[in-house]
Amino acid sequence: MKRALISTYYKNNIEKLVSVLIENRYEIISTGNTAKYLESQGFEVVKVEDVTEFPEILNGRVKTLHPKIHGGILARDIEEDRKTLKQLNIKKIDFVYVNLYPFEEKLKENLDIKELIEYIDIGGPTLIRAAAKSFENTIILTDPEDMDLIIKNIEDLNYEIRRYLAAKAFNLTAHYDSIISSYFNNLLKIEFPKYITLPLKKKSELRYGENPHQKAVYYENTTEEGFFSNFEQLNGKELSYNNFKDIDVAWKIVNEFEEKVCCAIKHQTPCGVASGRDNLEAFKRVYECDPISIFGGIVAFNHKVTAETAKEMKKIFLEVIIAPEFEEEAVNILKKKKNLRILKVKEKPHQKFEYVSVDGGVLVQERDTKLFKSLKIVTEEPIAEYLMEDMIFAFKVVKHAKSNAIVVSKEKMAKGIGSGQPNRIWAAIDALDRAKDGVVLASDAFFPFNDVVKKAGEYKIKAIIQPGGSIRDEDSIKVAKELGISMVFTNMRHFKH
Ligand code: 93A
Repeated sequence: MKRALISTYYKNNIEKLVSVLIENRYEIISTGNTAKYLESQGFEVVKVEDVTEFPEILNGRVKTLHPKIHGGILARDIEEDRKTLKQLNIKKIDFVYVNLYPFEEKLKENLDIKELIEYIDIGGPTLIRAAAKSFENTIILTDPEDMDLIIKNIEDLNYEIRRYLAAKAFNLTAHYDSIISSYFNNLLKIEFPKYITLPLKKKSELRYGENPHQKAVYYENTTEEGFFSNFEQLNGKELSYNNFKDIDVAWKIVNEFEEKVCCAIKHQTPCGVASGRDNLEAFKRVYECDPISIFGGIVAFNHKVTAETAKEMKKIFLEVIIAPEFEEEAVNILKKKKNLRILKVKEKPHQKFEYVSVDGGVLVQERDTKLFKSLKIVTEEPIAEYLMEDMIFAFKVVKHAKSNAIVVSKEKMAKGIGSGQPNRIWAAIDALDRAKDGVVLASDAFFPFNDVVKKAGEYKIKAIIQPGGSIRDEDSIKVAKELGISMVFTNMRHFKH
């Protein structure tokens, strides 16, 4: 006779497995409430307490933590262990099925620490880890999705299956502990713990990664909310790997602004950002920023999309449209394009830290949520209010463009965006040349030379906003004064590499 230990928090869906086990001559051993449940379903069950000859104590905190249980699980199939089991009257346990106290679910209920810690399962993970270590002798089932595999192969649960189930088991306990660890780190505001144990769970298999020959998967943080954990897709194909990255940037950009804005993204960098009195105007101005690059791009709004804008957008090929709200008619119009992904995003970005992998490690940094430290006019004062507003608009855009980045703007419309250049002057030439008639120029980092200011003068730029902080700041200020350009220092750099 073989023995199966069943100890589950959620009792539903165990009947079929238990029936199959009993049919295959397993004796069922269970913890208090699982035993009660199985008995109520008409199964014959041996209580753990009867195996250990010790009561469950401390209100259930100690149920299965006993040598008669763990000896039965951890014993190897060797003479020495068989002898020990016999001497101590311990019976071998051949099968373990556990599902754990729902710490993760309870975490979402905002319980206080005293209540919450009662959902930290100790005995369950111990059973799982013991059985997984002893996988050659004890089968460990943790994922209900593997039940069919067990049932199908009950007569020959071979080495491969056992090892696979052990891998699943350790994967689960690692995740379980990562949730608890994150909870404590957050509670104590430990931002950079010794070990990172992010509770990430496979959410979707992506068709491919950055390119079709690269496999990719999306993992979701199960304990921290982000806008990706709470959006509604109203139309279109599944999100692709590149969509995720572009949407992330697009949504972060539009959320920089209080006023109504629209932005278009290509390859994680903005190719148009503009405000508008209404939805249609914001979109039309974005389109005007760069009518070529927007093709196949991602368009985001921080406000409701109207039917008339939908009609305009329908004319061009877009990958994704993101907004907090859509008029019903707008969705109907856009839905005519069956591949077009329409995303109703419900929340602002939450993310506190960013993770970037390098070969052999991961870099972690705080997300760039600030804009400037101070606004210091370093040329003649004062600067007209409208120019000041336009500069702040441009600085918000340049913050999200890849370095080196220069944005030239007019009336809160990014008319030229130069980005991703290894040299600031090239980014400036690019932005100025595209903008033609821009009024303000924003730079993501300081000017090492006065060349950008000189160039700006050629294009009749009236005001420049930049972090400042170069040893040659005075050179740039001097040229700006000579050319009658106003200049403002923000004292905050926004590199984006
Ligand atoms: O409180 S525990 O950490 N102590 C234990 O010894 C123990 N053994 C199993 N929790 C323990 N379990 C867990 O109890 C299992 O992981 C399962 O979730 C639950 C089943 O208990 P019951 O059958 O009484 O509902």
